Amino acid sequence: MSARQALIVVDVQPDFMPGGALACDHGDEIIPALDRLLRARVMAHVVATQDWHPPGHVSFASSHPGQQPFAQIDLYGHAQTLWPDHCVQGTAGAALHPAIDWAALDAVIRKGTDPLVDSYSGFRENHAADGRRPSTGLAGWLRERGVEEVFVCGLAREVCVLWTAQDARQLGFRTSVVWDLTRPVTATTDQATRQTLAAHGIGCIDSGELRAA
Ligand code: VGL
Ligand code: ZN
Repeated sequence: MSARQALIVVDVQPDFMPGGALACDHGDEIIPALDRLLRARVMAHVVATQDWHPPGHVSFASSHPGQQPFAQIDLYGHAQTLWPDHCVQGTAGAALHPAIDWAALDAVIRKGTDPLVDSYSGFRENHAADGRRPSTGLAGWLRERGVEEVFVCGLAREVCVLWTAQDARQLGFRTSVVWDLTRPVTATTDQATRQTLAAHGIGCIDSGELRAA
């Protein structure tokens, strides 16, 4: 275990599980191995992100009359996918998943709390009306603890995990995605996501490699 490494667990919440409001196919399959990884205390620093939207959030199709879930609109000059209502603050579907032992967790970053801005990355929100991408404070939290390398897992593979990993890399952290502890939410291919990771200098590992390290 290195004091310079952190695990970032992205959006492991019931609404992203099969049967949930914004289900990732086979999303529940990551739970046993993620639970084992957390219990094994292999990472010196563990942070989880929690998608945490107010009712009527701008990313919900229901907030845009005439629009359907998974449609794309222009929002402040950038593409915004419209989602089913999900991870509404205080609901059971927005909780950190109850089947996981979160005792090893050092911090939780809640994101998507601004009613008018979505947030896929755990590091910074999507583009706001003024063109900025407001920080969540996660990079500072990691840096002040001396973290230099992050391992990103959770849901969804090609949305919040990918955006979080891309920002981590761009902000100067050595970054890997723990592939077997992720699942996609859309019909994207594994090959496309893996290519994007490689193109951004992001590693791709198996959770077994973490436990063996
Ligand atoms: C996510 C879509 C909307 C995710 C969150 O966790 O990947 N995707 N909100
Ligand atoms: Zn969301």
